[in-house]
Amino acid sequence: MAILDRDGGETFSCALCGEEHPGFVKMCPTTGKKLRTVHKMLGKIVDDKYVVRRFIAEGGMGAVYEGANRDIGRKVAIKFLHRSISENPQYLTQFENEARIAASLGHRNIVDVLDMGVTASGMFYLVMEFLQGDGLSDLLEKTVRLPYPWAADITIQILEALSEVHAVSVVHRDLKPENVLLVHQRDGSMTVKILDFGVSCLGRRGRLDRESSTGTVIGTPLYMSAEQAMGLPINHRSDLYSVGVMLYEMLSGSYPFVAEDPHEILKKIVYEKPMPLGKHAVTVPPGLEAVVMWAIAREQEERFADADEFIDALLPFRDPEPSGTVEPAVAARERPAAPALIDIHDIATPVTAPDAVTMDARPATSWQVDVQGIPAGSDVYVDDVLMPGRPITLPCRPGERAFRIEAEGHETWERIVDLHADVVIFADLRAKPR
Ligand code: 3AM
Repeated sequence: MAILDRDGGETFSCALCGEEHPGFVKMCPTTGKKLRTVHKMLGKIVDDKYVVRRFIAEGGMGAVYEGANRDIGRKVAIKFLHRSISENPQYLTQFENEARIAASLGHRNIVDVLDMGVTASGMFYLVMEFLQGDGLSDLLEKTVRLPYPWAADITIQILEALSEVHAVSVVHRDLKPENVLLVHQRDGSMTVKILDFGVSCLGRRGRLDRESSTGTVIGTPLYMSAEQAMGLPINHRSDLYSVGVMLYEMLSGSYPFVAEDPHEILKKIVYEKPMPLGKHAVTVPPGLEAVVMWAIAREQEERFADADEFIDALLPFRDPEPSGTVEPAVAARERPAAPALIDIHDIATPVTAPDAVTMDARPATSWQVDVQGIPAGSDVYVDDVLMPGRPITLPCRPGERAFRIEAEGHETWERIVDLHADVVIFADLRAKPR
C-alpha cells in the first residue's frame, strides 16, 4: 500500500491527451483543454492514522472519501480540500476556526468533526463521523415534494443546530439541500445532520464567485438572501433565509425565484418579490405558508429574529407522531382518484411525488417505487412476488401493497404501503443481534 500522499493526492490531467500536470497549471500545455482533477488518495495512509478506502463524491470545496482509523478501525469520512483552498492561509485559518467551533458544540444535528490536519504534501483534510444517510437533495430530486409535517420536522432539526451555532456567532453561509443529510436511526427515527460548517467561508470553486467591495459573494444562488446576493454583510438571518428556501422547496418542489441563468436568479432575489408558495398549487395549512414567506422576506428585519422564533412558528406543523397518518402535500382534489391520506410509518416513509409522472413525461401506466436504505443484495417482495431490480415498476393500481424485504444478517422488514403515486420508501432494516 502506498505510504502517504507525497505526490500531492490531487493532480490534474487532460481528458484529451491523458497527460498529468502539476496543480498550478489550469490548462493542458499541449491541447489547451481545461484539466480535470484526478484524486489519488485511494489506498493511501494519511498522517499515519487513516486509511483511505473509497471515493464518495466531489464537492465544491474538495473530495470526500470513506476511510478508517487505523488503530481502532472506526469508519470515517475524510474530506480533502482542493489544493487551491488548502494553500490559502487566510481561508484556512477562518475555516479551521469555524469548523472547530461548530464541531466543539457536539450538536446531534451537526456532523461530528473528529480530526483535521494537513497532509505531508500540504492538503488540508477534515475527518468526520461516517454518516449512512440520504442527501436531502437526492430525496428532493426523487420525490418532488415532501408531506408538510415531515418538511417541518426536517426544518426544525436544522434550526435547532443553527440556534446553538448562531449563539456563538458562527454563520453557515451555504445552507442548501446538498449540505443536509438524513440519517435513519436504528430505532426508526430520522436525524438531520448539517455538513460543511466552516467550509463555506472558503469561497467556491467552479461556481458563482463574484468579488464586491465588501467581499466575495459565495453560496448557491437559489438559497441566497438578497444581502448575500449583493455582497453585503451577512448574519444569522441570512442562514434563516436559506432555511426558508429549503422549506419552500420541500413543500412545493420549486423555488421562490426561478431562472435559467444564475445571475438572473440573483437579480430576481434582489429586485423582485418571491413567488407566493400557494402559486405552486400546493396545499399546506395557511399558517405554514405565512411562516415560509416570513422566513424568506427580502429585508432581514422582516424575517424571524432568530432560529428559535422560526422553530416556535413551525412546531404546530411538525409531525407530532412519526408513526401517525399525515396528509400529503398535494390536495386530494388535484388527484381525484387518489386517497387523501398516506401512511408514514416510523421506519417506512412513503413520499408521494404526484408531479413526477407528468414532470418526467413517463406514461401514467406505471408507478415507480424506490426503496432506499437497504443493504446490498436485499430481496424486495411486493405482495409476495420477488421484484427484479430497483426502482420497482408497478402498474397504476391505487391501493395497499404488502412490501417485504429480506437481507442476510437482518430482520425481515414488512410494511403495508398505500400506493397511489411514485413513492420512495425508506426501509431501515435492523441488523440481527450476533
Ligand atoms: O454526493 P453524495 O450525496 O453521494 O453525502 C455527501 C455527499 O454524497 C457525502 O459526500 C458527498 C459530498 O458532500 N458526505 C459528506 N460528508 C459525509 C459523511 N460525514 C458524507 N458521507 C458520509 N459521511
